[in-house]
Amino acid sequence: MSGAAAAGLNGWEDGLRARHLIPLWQVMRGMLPSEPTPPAVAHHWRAADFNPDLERAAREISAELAERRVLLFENPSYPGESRITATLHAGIQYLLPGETAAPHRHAQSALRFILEGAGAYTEVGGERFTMAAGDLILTPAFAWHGHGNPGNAAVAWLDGLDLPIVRLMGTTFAEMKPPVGGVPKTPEGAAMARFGSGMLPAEPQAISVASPRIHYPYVQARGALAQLAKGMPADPVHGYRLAYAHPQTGGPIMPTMAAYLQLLPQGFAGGFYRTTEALVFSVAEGEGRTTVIGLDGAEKTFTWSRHDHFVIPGWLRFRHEANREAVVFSFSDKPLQHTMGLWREVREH
Ligand code: 1HN
Repeated sequence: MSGAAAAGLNGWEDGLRARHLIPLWQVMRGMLPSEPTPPAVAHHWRAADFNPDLERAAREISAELAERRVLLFENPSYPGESRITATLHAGIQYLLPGETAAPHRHAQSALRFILEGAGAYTEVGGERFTMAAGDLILTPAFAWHGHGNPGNAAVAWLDGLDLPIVRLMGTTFAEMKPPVGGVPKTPEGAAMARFGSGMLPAEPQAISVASPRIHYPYVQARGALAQLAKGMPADPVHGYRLAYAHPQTGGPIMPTMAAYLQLLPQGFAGGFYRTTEALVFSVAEGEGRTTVIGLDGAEKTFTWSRHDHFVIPGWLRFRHEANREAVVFSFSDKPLQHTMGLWREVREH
């Protein structure tokens, strides 16, 4: 092609752009890589590093002023975007004795994994759920929720939200003030009695998109893992791993987020694994390390202990090892991927 013709073509293409028309043939290859190339990176936040910052935030920022006293985990690949992966938001919330965080509600779904402290509560849809370390407590989309700590020790928990997904869809709604007269109350224990015993209300119930059980106490989940570890074979990748389940469907706890608790026995050396779901990990007990291979082939090893957090974006190879028996909580964006027919995994051992 002559230079003049090329220039003419370029001129036409530039003109198209000015009229907000894009030639697909110039951009299609970039849209269709042969496999996922996550822009997020694997990253490790050590509790020993961020704990002093939580203490300082507690000294300098009142929970009332902050509304939510949270240090959020920002993926280094997404500066300024308040996200830990393309789809998920995560942070540590800290509440001192006597503090409360006022009720509000929003389109985003949240889950809370309690790290430390007991006796605080979160109120979800007018029912109070008392926290103990290792518990999982859900806040479904649009449920009113606030927190309080009437106990005498500080409490800290991991917040996981589907914020980036809701942002992508442009469906964010929030109400920062409860209705006049407050949120109608339900007695503490009602959700557990109806949905948490392995039985269900006998009369027909609407099936809510998020688990109506709301609360998954650690004693129960941890007890189940201890029992499995006594005699059942471990999975070569995950050790002993259970998924928190929606009692009415048996599926994931929320439409956008799944959560797991896994026990890695002392000396566990897992096989390499990759999955499309992005995973955020919170170490509840023990010590170990996780090796992740980046898109560039570079290997990172996270040597972790209690209350450390780390993120593994989808499709990066990783493996877990444990020096001492370890229990690790994690949450991911698997349910949405599954609904779309996109979820995949590969075990490489
Ligand atoms: C939120 O409502 C809570 O209610 C925690 O505890 C973290 C992060 C972003 C947006 C809303 C909470 C949040 C949040």
